[in-house]
This record gives sequence, C-alpha cells and structure tokens, in this order.
Amino acid sequence: MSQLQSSVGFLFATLLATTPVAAADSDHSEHHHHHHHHEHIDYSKEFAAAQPAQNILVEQCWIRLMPANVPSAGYFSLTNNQKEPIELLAARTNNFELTMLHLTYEEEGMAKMKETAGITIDAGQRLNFEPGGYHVMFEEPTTMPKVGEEMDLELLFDEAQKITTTCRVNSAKARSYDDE
Ligand SMILES: [Cu+2]
Repeated sequence: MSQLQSSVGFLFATLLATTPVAAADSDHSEHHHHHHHHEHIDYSKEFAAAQPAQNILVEQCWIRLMPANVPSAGYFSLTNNQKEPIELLAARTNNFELTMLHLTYEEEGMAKMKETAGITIDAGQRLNFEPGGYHVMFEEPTTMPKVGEEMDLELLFDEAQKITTTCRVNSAKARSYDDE
C-alpha cells in the first residue's frame, strides 16, 4: 500500500473540505482525496432533461491530466452572452466517475480548496477557470484520457441548459491551454 493510499482513510476521517495544500502554485499535485464526497449532488437527471444553451460560450477547455490516483483538473473560459445572470451547477464527463466544481483560494499564505455549489456569471461577463482559481476536479477515472487526446465535458446551467465542449488533454506540467 502506497503512502498516498494509506493516508486517504486518515484524511477522510479528520479533514474538512478546506484543507491546506503545500504550494500556492499547484492546485492539484498536492490535492489528494480530501473532499467531502457525501456532499456531492447527483445531477444526472438534470443533465438528461437539459437543452443546449444559447449564447453561452465555453472556450479553450483543457485538462491538466494527473496519474489515475490523483485528481485531475479542467479549465476553460465561460462567457455569458445572455441577458440574465447564469449559474453553472455541475459538470460531467464519461471519463471520470466524480466531477466537481472547485475553487482554489489563498488563506494565510496557504492555497486551499473547496467545492462550490454553483457559480454565477453575470450577463455579458466572462469567467476564466484557471490554475489557482475555479476549476473542475475529476476523480475516479472510468476511461483514463491520454495526453494529446481530447475529452468531452458537459456543463449544466440553471434554467435546464447545458453545453458540451471538447477539452484538450494536457500533461501534468501544463499551466495553460497552449502548454501541452
Ligand atoms: Cu480542486
């Protein structure tokens, strides 16, 4: 049993969702399995019922792919060209069992993580998901993507709207869409 595996039970038992990680630079390499999985809401019915969104743009989606036993992260830019605020509720992919909306933030010089229930983007605004901020977190791979391939990602919004986008799969050392 690796040190990571043996520490998981301890982490689950003792840590809250906002767990300090070692380096502000990195969202995910130190970001082991310390989420509150039981708080995760199942949106599969809402995904199935949702219709394609109009006037919401998802651009430059990329995945920072980590080894299978470590969470991977997804980033993109989201533009709300609708006349009302929109709320991003959830994300899903066929490649990972567990997909969460996550926010990295800094507190007392430490980078921390938390799961966010919904992310509002005002009319006419763009929100960039990027290292050190909002990201989609992927765990429990069912089909592990490969660097250089593409991975589909579905985003669910309020008002029963959804978007499917295609993400570039980049390596663990990537820090941007163009940084393979
Ligand atoms: Cu995260």
